[in-house]
Amino acid sequence: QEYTLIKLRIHDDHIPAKLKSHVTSTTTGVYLAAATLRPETMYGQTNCWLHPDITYVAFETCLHGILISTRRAALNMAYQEFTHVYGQYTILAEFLGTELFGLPLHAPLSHYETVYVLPMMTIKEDKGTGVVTSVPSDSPDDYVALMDIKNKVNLREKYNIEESMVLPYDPVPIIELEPYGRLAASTICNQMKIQSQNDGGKLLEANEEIYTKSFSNGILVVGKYTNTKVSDAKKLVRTDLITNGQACVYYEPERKVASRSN
Ligand code: ZZB
Repeated sequence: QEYTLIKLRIHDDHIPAKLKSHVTSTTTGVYLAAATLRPETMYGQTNCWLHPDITYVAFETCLHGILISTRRAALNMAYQEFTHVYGQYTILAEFLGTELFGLPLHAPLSHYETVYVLPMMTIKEDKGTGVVTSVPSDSPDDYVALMDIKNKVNLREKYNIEESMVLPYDPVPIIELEPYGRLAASTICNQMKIQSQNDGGKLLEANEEIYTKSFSNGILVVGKYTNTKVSDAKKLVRTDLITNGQACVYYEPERKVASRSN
């Protein structure tokens, strides 16, 4: 699986205390590394998701500053020449997701100047980097998780999330998709009566539907590639992000099937 890693930059004045001593005048930023298959949707980012109980590590890279991801993804990156020594990475600091909630980020291409780190319970530790960038206009998973945190005061209180990190953030219309309109994720979640992050089966179905339809029929309605088909815009936006140093390529190794050695 070939992902695009989006570099979500932690505001320089909010670098976590544990990491501060490692940031020098030559450090080119501290980033949450979000793995996505939809680089053309980055205009619609409203926040970043981490899992409260997953451990994330910060490590130094050659070209991309200090990155934060799961351990597993850090090791994969070390084998993809992100680090100084092939196959090795040095942990500068470790965090539980909960320790990073509420951090302000700069997300490349986003309509919003600053977006915040928020909790998502359905993040898988063994997929991508464990860091997910949220596009609630076009991802049903993101839409329901954002509605959860907007609607549930107790959820915000539990994780110390302020209203100002959530309430001003609404899905941004970025892709026209017949017959769903410009906010495909909310349309399909309402049609299918999906209520929360825990509606697993229905959510999977909704994601599948939007993902395939968007690729074949979606048209971008924002940014430099306005009026371009999603299938064409994907490569163009990705190349721009990589050229500008705001993203990089990340490969997910094939998952091993039960071994049959004998
Ligand atoms: C932005 C985005 C915008 C995404 C969209 C999807 C959609 P796949 O096909 O199963 O590999 N993701 C990445 N890592 C994780 C994780 N560890 N746990 C849970 N979700 C994760 O799915 C890849 C997508 O799943 C990624 O692309 C990421 O969300 C999320 F409009 O990034 B995406 C209809 C989907 N739309």
